Order: sequence, then C-alpha cells, then structure tokens
Amino acid sequence: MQRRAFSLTAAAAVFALTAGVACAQTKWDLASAYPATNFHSENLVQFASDVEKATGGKLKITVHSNASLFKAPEIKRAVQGGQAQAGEIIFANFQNEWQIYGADGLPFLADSYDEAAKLYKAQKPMIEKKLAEQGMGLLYSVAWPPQGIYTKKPLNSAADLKGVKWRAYSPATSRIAELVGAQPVTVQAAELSQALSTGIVDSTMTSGATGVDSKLYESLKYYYDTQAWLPKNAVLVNKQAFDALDKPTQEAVLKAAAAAEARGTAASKRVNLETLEKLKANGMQVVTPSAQLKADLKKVGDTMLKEWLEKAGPEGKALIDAFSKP
Ligand code: PCA
Repeated sequence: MQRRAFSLTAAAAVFALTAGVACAQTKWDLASAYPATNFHSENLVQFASDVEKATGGKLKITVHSNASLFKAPEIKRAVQGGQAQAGEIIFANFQNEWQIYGADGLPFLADSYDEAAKLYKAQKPMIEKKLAEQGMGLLYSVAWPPQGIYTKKPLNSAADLKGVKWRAYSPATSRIAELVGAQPVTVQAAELSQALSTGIVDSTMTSGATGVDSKLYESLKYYYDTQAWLPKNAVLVNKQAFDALDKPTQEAVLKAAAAAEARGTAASKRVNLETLEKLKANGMQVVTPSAQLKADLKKVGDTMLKEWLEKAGPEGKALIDAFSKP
C-alpha cells in the first residue's frame, strides 16, 4: 500500500515536471530604433503578438522601440552577440561593413515598390548567407516609403543644397550630401527632432513616414517628393536563440514573419500616401521636383552606383545582374 502511494506520487511529480517543461516560456527581447507609432514598430508588435498566440504563450517577444534598448547602429551587433535575441535594423546603415547591405540605399537604382521588391529578391539569398555566417537569420524585411528631400528653403536645383546642414542616416545619405556640397551630419531617427530643433541640421532626406514621426513640419517647410529609393528594414534573429526553440515554435515564428513581411509592405504603401497628406495638413509644401533637380540627383545616383560597383566587386556585379534580369 505504502509502495503504491509512493509510486503514484512519483508519477504525479514526473507529470508535473513534464507539464512544467512543456509550458515553460521563452522570452525574447527585440530591439528596434523607430518610434512606437511608426508602421514598422506597429508591425513588430503585431508580429510578437502573432507568435505568442500561435505558440500558446511559449515564446514571448518584447519589442523595445525607439532605440530604448540599443541605438540603431548597435542593434545588429547586439543580435549577433545575443544581448538581444532579435532586432530590427536598416540594411543601408551597414554598407561600410559589406556593400551588398547598402544596395537598397543607392539613389534611383530601385525607386518604386516594384523595383524595391525585385532588388530584395536579388539581395535576399546573398544577405541570408552573410547573416548565417554572422550567426544570425533574416526573419523578414519591409521597405520604407520612397525618400524625398526636406528643406527650409526652396530647391530649384541641387546647387541650392550647397552648405546646408544635411542630416544623414547612412553612408549613402552622407555621400549624397558630399556630392551636392552640403554638410553631412549623421543623426539617427530617434534624435532627429532634437537635431532639427537645436539647429544641428536643417535638411534631410527620408520618407513621409519619418517626416510625420519626427514632426519635420515644425522646423522645415518643403518636401521634395523625389522618390529616390526605398531602403529596407530587416528583422534579424540570433541563430542560437532560434535553434534553441522546438520545431513547432520555430515554424510559428517563420509563419508569423512571412505574414509580417506582407502586412508591413502593404502598410508601407498605405503610409506613403497618408503621410504626404499629413505633411500637407501640417503646413508643409509637398513639391514635385523640377526637371533640373531631378537631373542633378540622377547624376548623383549614377556617380554613387559607379562608386558602389567599384567597392562591391564581383558580388556587386552579380547582384546588379540578377536585379536587372527581366
Ligand atoms: N526613415 C528612416 C530611414 C529611412 C526612412 O524613411 C530615417 O530617416 O532614419
């Protein structure tokens, strides 16, 4: 009798233990650099909630937006080192590390949503391979809306940009400034409003989305809708953290990521239209660039593509060939 009671207790204990393991929750931190109300950030929160739901709470991802956990340029390294299990970066920030990361930050190489999607298709296998070598995986990627120029004064040609204090967020946006004779100052989105209000910068090239996020209409007057390129954000995962998940959880993450990529891309297109209207409603002049300004910027783009190809070597050529295939 006593023996039987013991074995029942033991069985209960084993059961409790297994159930405990099965219900154990894994917690991930996901670092992001843009404000909580930005469409990328909202998409991340939805992604996290989809994963939590699909896994019955087994994987809980906490999104830390607005560079609250790591600053934009630090996020990639943090994910690589496992200080954050996941994080959202903008590829164009890492062009100096590897030129292929910067391809979608080049002016007029891919300047519409369709072209951006095509460029992504060509970049993706190369980027996935590089990230794997760096101990990371690519969960999904979403393009920002097309990039235009914000200024205080009207722009008839690129010559009007001489000497302006130009806020850059990437090596390519700095290079544009150099080529037009502006003074580049690198400032990430989280500090953009402050840099403008303190007069550290008085122009930038970014999307309508960031224009609204950072209330650029409070300091700047014009938005030149140049639609020059659509840089991509990407959500990266630490490979070890991903590999530690059980198979069904991994599958749930990948499924939610695919949904987030499609949802985020649709949101980007919607936000592109909405934010230009919001800029106007807040008194900003949204202007179609003059033929001269367009021609000047096209020349900047041509120079930058040539420079990029020189630095990127055979890999760069392979990417452009894959992208240019009909
Ligand atoms: N907004 C981000 C990157 C591209 C964009 O549209 C920024 O300005 O930092």
